Amino acid sequence: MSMHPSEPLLRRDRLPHILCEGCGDGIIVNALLEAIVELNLPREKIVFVSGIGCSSRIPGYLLFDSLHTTHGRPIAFATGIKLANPELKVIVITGDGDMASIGGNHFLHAARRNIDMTVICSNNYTYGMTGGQVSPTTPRGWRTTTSPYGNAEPPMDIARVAVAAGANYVARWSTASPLQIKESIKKALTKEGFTLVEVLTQCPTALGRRNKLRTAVDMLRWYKENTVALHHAQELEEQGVDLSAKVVVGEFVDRDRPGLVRLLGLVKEEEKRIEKKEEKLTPEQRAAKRKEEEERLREARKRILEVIAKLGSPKIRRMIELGGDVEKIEKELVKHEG
Ligand SMILES: Cc1ncc(C[n+]2csc(CCOP(=O)(O)OP(=O)(O)O)c2C)c(N)n1
Ligand code: SF4
Ligand SMILES: [Mg+2]
Repeated sequence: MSMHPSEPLLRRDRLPHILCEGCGDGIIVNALLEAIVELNLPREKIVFVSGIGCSSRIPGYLLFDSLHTTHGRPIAFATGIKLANPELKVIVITGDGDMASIGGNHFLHAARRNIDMTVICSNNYTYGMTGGQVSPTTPRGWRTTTSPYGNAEPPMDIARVAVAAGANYVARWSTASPLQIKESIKKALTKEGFTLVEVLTQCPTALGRRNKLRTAVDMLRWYKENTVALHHAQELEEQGVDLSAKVVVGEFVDRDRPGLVRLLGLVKEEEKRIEKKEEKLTPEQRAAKRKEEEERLREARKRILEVIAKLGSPKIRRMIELGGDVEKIEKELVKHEG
């Protein structure tokens, strides 16, 4: 069996994962990694930041630098990372509770400042990790542990709030449209400023089963039947069709306001810093530096292989103990996985 191109970006040593069977977060991981592979983004320039929740556990399974922070605060941590090192691509993975409830103010002001980061919000309409309480996005009438007779409150529209606050790019899709999710993540990752991809996703365990949507398939079908594409929604509304019970999906905004990093003049400073560093090096020093970096990467790969080998065969362990060639060990691992 051949390896999927995004598989080397997964941390197999962290398996088994905590997500339930049928959880929509798996679809988000797949779209996200495919987007990164297709954009050919360098791993060392990416940092993931997440809060607390099932969705916020995602970066822990990815072979990237990441920060698992506190509930509601990933955007605040991400702001610090971006301003301290504007060269990095900062990706926040958050949930509807994490982002719109406890983290609501961080979200509003990051979008208003148009700070350069990509936020992927797994909106499952509930607090999945803590057993399914009502969240700011729970639709009216839906039953949760804290709204057993049906939620009376009107929900927050995360995507439209982000547009109103000032984000450069905002899209919303459901997990029933994985290709659109991937394409939007690619766009979000290549734009300046605050970019958001909201993904309506299924939580059959804590929410679906309380609302006659017992399985992931039931929930995906619900999304297919109850979402309307933005351009259709506009046409239908003009014809007087009531869409209040539907969820609109699509690209809500795609604009080019300057991001906060540029507004603070950090882009120029960063460019100057890189130029200065490069200027000072002689061709020999540059070659030596490249060699050193290659050696560091080789060492890091070896360490990763050592961890992976614990899951592998005695033959692989022996090859690693004897300091065998990294490429040969990798080939053996692929063979072992069949
Ligand atoms: C300050 C604080 N308050 C409350 C909690 C409990 N808590 C953990 S996860 C969570 C909600 C997670 O919901 P969401 O962000 O939507 O993620 P999901 O699990 O649905 O993916 C809550 C309230 C906490 N960990 N810290
Ligand atoms: S409780 Fe819901 S959100 Fe959490 S892992 Fe299970 S299905 Fe996913
Ligand atoms: Mg949630």
